[in-house]
Amino acid sequence: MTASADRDSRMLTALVRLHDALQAAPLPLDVAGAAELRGSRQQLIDQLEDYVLPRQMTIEAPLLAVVGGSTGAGKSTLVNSLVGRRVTNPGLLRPTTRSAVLVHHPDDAQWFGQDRLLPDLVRVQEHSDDRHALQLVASDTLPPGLAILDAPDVDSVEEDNRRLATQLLAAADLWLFVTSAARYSDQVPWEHLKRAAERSTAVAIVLDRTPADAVTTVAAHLARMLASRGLKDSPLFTVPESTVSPEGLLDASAVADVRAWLVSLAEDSDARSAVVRQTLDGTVRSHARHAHTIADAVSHQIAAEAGLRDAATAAYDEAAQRAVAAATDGTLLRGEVSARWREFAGTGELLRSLEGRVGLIRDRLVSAVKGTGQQADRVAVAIESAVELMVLDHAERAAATATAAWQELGTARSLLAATDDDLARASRGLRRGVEAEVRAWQQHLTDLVKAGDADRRTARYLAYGARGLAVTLGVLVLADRAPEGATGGAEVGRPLLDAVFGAESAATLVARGRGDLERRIGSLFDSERRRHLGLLDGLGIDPDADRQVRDAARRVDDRRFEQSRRDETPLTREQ
Ligand SMILES: Nc1nc2c(ncn2[C@@H]2O[C@H](COP(=O)(O)OP(=O)(O)O)[C@@H](O)[C@H]2O)c(=O)[nH]1
Ligand SMILES: [Mg+2]
Repeated sequence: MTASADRDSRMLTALVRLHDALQAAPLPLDVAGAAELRGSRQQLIDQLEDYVLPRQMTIEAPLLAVVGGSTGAGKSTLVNSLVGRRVTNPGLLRPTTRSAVLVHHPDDAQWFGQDRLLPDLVRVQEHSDDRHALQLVASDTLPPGLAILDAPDVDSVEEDNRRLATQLLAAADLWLFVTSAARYSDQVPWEHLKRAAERSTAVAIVLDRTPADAVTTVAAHLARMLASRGLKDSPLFTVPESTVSPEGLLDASAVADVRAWLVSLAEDSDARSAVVRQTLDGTVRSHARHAHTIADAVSHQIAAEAGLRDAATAAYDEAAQRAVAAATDGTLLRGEVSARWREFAGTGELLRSLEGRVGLIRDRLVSAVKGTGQQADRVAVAIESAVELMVLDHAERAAATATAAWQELGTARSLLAATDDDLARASRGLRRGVEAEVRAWQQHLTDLVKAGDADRRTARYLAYGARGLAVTLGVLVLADRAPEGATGGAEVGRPLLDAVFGAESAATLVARGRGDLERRIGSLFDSERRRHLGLLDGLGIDPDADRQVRDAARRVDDRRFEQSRRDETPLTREQ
């Protein structure tokens, strides 16, 4: 490989990296200026795909001159006249939807295939009305090494046409910018030319359709405008107003200057390559600079995402903590639960009287608990709905708080608008989820009681009384961290549990039962939290994405520097 090919391939690698880094750095959040930056990011990616990457891959491909300019300036007529036959339709009927036409020498067909430049435009061989098509015309009236593309009007009344014109010009090695005496001071074309100048894009101007007596004055004025806008090196050609032939062609002599210049460019491979590299390098330089702007925007996205994440996490963490606390601080032992429990446990006098006389009273316990099986179930049902209401209440608050915080931050507006899930409310499936968890917890209590340290004599009792004991255990869990006097009568269950399991084991059971309930409530809030956090995960914001874009842009600049040194060092020899 020659040194130059080496440098080109290193540049290509750097550009591919930049493309991939940009691709991996979406700007989905509504950070200030994001809408515009999203557009520039997409434009960067598109232009890399449309032009920079294919061009860098095949520096030796023919020079592509894109003919652009304002409506009716004579672009299509100029293209036909340069080619020497009617290859593209001129016309006054506008706006017309028609695909762009690219004319090339038959030997150059390979350079303009589908996987080359402008890959999203479908190649067609015939005239087509599809704006997403690119009609390829082979013509041996053009020299090899030169292709000409007839673009839509840059000032078309149709936005899609204007956009296509911009896209095509961005894929050009050389702009052949056509204007007329009537049009040359219009604003839109100059906006395009300004961008070309900023990018050091190679531009040639054709002053078309200008009455013979006005040519000198208009050309002089136009030349001054070009010079003051950074385009003093752009060649300026004039095509005087004349009649067109029945096929719509100008006389060959009218376009002889432009044609001669293009042909000489095509035939001189150094001159051609200089034009190609000038435009390519200018575009690469501008892309690398813009990539830094995008990288900054990505940094803002990353920060915004972290802000949203923190806000949602804080809301759910707080709610989860409160719910876990409320589960065992006696709060739930009011109203229904307390009433059903008191029914079940009686006044508690019986149980209290058993204290310290465990061995003697087991049989009496048996009958006591056996007789209250239905009441035990009622306590269980009351507990279930109390826990359910409490968890739902905290989950509603978490969702509302998290969503309000997001609204206030403002960065998630589109995100919230795009989801059909009502994030300001708890999830629709939560009620069922809580129901299932509370039942599973109660089942766990029953299992704990059954597996508890009860001796053979109590086994029979347990067969009947497990429900009652489980409910007692449940009530004790709900009161485990209650301040004194706020236990809703739960304490009367303690001697029952102590009597059956012994005080130490009973304490362990309560601790386990509490741990299980807390875990279940915690996991319910985890899945609630995931609704908010899942949305953020789905955005695909990589916390390292800004650095990747910055690094890639820097590397492209390094490669440009390497290439410019080649240009400045006359001693560098290439084989
Ligand atoms: N008389 C005359 N008509 C022209 C000339 N150039 C273009 N036209 C006509 O002007 C109209 C618009 O030209 P066209 O090439 O389609 O312009 P475009 O919109 O820039 O592509 C057509 O009807 C052409 O025949 C010219 O130099 N002289
Ligand atoms: Mg046209």
